Amino acid sequence: MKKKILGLLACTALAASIAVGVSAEDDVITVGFAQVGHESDWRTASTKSAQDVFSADNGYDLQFVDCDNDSAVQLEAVRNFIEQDVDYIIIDPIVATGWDTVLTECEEAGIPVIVIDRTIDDSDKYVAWVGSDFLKEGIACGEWLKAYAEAKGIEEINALVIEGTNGSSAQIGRTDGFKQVADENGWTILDSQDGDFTQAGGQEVMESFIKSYEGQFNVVIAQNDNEAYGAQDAMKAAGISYGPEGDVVLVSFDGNKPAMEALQAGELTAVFECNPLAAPAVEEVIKQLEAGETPEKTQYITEGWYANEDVVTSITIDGNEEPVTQMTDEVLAGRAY
Ligand code: GZL
Repeated sequence: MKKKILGLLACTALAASIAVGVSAEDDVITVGFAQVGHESDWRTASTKSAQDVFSADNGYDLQFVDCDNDSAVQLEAVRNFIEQDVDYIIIDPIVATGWDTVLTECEEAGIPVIVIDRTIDDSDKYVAWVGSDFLKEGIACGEWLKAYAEAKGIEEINALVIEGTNGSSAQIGRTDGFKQVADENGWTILDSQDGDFTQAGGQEVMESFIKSYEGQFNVVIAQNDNEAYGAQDAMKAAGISYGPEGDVVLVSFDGNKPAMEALQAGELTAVFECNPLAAPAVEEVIKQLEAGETPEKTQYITEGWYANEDVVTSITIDGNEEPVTQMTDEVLAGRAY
């Protein structure tokens, strides 16, 4: 809306000289948001963050599309935003490739694109990306496990990995990061399967793993909280104990409140946070663009590493020491999501 009015005024000097002022509603910034879907608690928090920030009270008209984990739907949503001539497009890309054609169309339409969370790996036709370092998350998981195993006297690591949606940068980074540390330490990754970041997917994969590897594994890496819940259900049904007091180390990525509560209760051994609250940083990018400024192209969101016990209080990643925080009532109370 705002772009159209400004465009109209700019193209006729006469209109500019007799403009009687643009009504308040014309200052509304229209934002099209093509969201991955609704597959996980993390996604719910991500969507809420955008709805809270890009609200009518804050001067926005948010055109939100839940793409239900379907890449074809997501591309169509972006093309519809172009048709609507929105002022800005936000994309959380379901998968990392297949984007250059539609981003070229956005560029030709003069609509800035801001990518959040997952990355686009086959095009740079966007003004900024705001999200997490997934490779670092995977490395953090591996480095924590190395220190934890040493502290607990666990001599052999035989791990099973429940991956996120295959082809997503979150799945790629977490898988590659953990594998990098596993290879450095001679660990065995018995299997690695796609659980699609859902609880049902996590349970299904864990049930299959139990059939194939029962008695052989002592670590389960779930690439998000919801998959970890599914793995808990499958292991519970099979009489396999997990968590700090159990036979199997169970870790998760994301760190939504239910997962942090499970961590504190000893239902998880460690959680590697992935912060879903990108919208405030995205709004800063839009404000910079509105002011004619150039935003940073790559903007990482801060996140931390958490454990049930304090046997590992820090890990070293790329030469930098990073804290591992024990989940306590006080830490839990301070969580934003
Ligand atoms: C990661 C995000 C992932 C979460 C999952 O930033 O894209 O997708 O880890 C979510 O919970 O489904």
